[in-house]
Amino acid sequence: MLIRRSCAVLALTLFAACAQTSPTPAFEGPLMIATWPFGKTAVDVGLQTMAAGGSGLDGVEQGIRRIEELSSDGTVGLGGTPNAAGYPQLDACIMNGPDHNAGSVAGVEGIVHPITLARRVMEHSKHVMLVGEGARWFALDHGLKSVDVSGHAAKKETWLDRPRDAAAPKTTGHDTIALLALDANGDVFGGCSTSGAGRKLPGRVGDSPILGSGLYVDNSVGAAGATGLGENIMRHCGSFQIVELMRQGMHPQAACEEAIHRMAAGDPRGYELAACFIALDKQGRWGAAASNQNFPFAVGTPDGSEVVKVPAVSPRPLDR
Ligand code: SD4
Repeated sequence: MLIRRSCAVLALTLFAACAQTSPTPAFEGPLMIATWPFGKTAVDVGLQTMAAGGSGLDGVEQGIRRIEELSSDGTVGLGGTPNAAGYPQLDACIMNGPDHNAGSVAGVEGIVHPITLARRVMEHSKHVMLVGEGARWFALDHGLKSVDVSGHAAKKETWLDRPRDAAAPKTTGHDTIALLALDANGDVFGGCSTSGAGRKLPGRVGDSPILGSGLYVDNSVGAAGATGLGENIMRHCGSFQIVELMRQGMHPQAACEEAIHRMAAGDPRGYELAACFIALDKQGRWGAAASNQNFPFAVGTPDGSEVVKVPAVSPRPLDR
């Protein structure tokens, strides 16, 4: 076991040096991977949760809850980037590999932990997705932590009369956590939570709560998650594509890159898609790729976690 874990740590280190060319040797879970440097906290909390006896799903939920709590960083959750009217509307989803179950919420206001709300939808309703007022009502009915959003109504009305940019707050940094897990049984789990693209119109829903776009889990293959400009990721079902490419035998790294190549090839925006992906497979291999920026993400095993960066995917040379 120790030798296997040492190999895993060595693999993480090697991958950090040459992420796009060196496939990681396969090893069994637990393994977690998350978007952005703040994802390291989610990975660490998730692995601790599993080490303490929690399931992979618990690991995903707890890891993301921590990032939602830390949203004072301007990342995810109620302290994340507000919409064009100046208040946050949150999106989240969660998927449980073993029974291919899923829960999702979109455009929810004033709920501190949308990832937990998504899990409640999955486990305590007959539905997969709830939005807006209905999602908030369900959250309150299930005792979830909330804050008063009564001031939002006035903001909504004044926003309608303004030019779009007049009300738009500044966008800083990135604001989506996607967190994927492979547990010690080889089962796969994933979650995603965001305050969404900065300056979004009230009511806009991004890729993050859309199964197959911001997140997809298939317990016989692996999982993928996304961050970036949701409009572009949604139009290409990015995470679903990556899982399907892995099903065909691709390494997660190659699958993430291939998804970006395919998206760019079929899109007038080309490599300016602002799409970033992470993925892991059932063999414990992982990868990440981004269309037009360096992309830092976090990966970890019980022996440690680290932030790794991949460069933007280079455009594929044209066939002559
Ligand atoms: C969205 N994908 O709502 C999210 C935003 C994001 O880094 O990931 N930003 O479009």
